Amino acid sequence: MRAMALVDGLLMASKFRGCMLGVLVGDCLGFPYEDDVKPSYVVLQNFFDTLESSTVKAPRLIYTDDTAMTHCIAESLIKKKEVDARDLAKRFVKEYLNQPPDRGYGIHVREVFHKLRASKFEDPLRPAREQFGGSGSWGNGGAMRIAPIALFYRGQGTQLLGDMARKVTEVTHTHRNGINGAILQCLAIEQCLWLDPKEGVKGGTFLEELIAKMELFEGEENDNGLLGRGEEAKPFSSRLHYIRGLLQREGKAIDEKEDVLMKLGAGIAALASVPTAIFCFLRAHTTTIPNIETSNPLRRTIQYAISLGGDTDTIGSMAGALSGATLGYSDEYFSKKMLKRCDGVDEALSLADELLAKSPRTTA
Ligand code: AR6
Ligand code: MG
Repeated sequence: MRAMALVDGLLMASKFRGCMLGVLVGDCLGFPYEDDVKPSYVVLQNFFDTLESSTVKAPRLIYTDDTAMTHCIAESLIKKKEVDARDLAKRFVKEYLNQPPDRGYGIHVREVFHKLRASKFEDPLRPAREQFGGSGSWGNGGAMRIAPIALFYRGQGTQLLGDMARKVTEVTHTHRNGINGAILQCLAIEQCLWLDPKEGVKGGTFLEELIAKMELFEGEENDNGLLGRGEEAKPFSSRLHYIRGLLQREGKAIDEKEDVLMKLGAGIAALASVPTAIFCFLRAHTTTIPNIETSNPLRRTIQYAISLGGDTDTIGSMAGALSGATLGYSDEYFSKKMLKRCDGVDEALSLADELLAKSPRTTA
């Protein structure tokens, strides 16, 4: 409680901004490397150095569906002051139809948008439920956009956070892994909001707390007999246990990356990306990483996430959200030169401020 009181003042405003910018920057910087087969250390080091230099001409970076949908959720919460599935569905579809630029939406989520529009949003949850023969999507599209829920409902209890994360996710993703991935990312971001940036992150403690919370949601499924035959019982919690082991390993070697890719993954499935993003954040905030030359933990987090290859924009964005929610917003972490290259910075900042002003903990 003492830690909460200390953080919940001016620092919280900075953390809201840091989190929303973390989503944006991870997304913008990761996008050029999406599906690249593990970009080399040298290429990435140069890319980040160039973005932070004012003398070298660098490309303008656009954000993708991760940021676009995150902003839709923030706008909806600000307007409605609660989770409103129909309002959200309308905003997602309107934003999707706003393309170009091509924001790289998942192939199947586009189908949901078209059905929502054709049905005039009559039942905003039906199209998602019908996906993949009724099993729903297990993509990371729910997790990638969850930050505003963690910010808005901070300090309102684990159950409420999880329930709200589920509600916004179900508009497009109804598979248990799609939903639980969003719940996990939401719980992890909220936890970051209460960390004192000066104290740094303690990986073991952070994970213990997160595992205890996540087991509440994954345990419920076992108790209620919701698991299909052959389905892993608590897949997210078990990956968090694995991460704890990785962080404790002696002589953190370069070949750790192979284990990360094999055991955690770096793909579009929520299960193969949310634990990975959490690992990137914890690794980068607790040690230096070979071949990543920077003293900035936010840059280290995003650079490491992108170095894994695969779904680089989304894993970069999710890891960036965690790092930004921990550190807050300052030039030291988000250099002005780098922000100037990214689209959507002003929007992210003003949404962060409005979310804080309208959130129940602030208005209570
Ligand atoms: N059965 C088989 N394949 C599935 C299933 C399932 N139940 N669920 C998902 N897939 P989608 P997203 C596969 O379209 O989660 C973008 O780059 C299927 O191949 O719901 O919103 C975003 O930025 C499907 O097309 O999208 C994210 O990084 C794919 O997973 C990423 O894509 C994605 O599911 C996922 O976005
Ligand atoms: Mg993406």
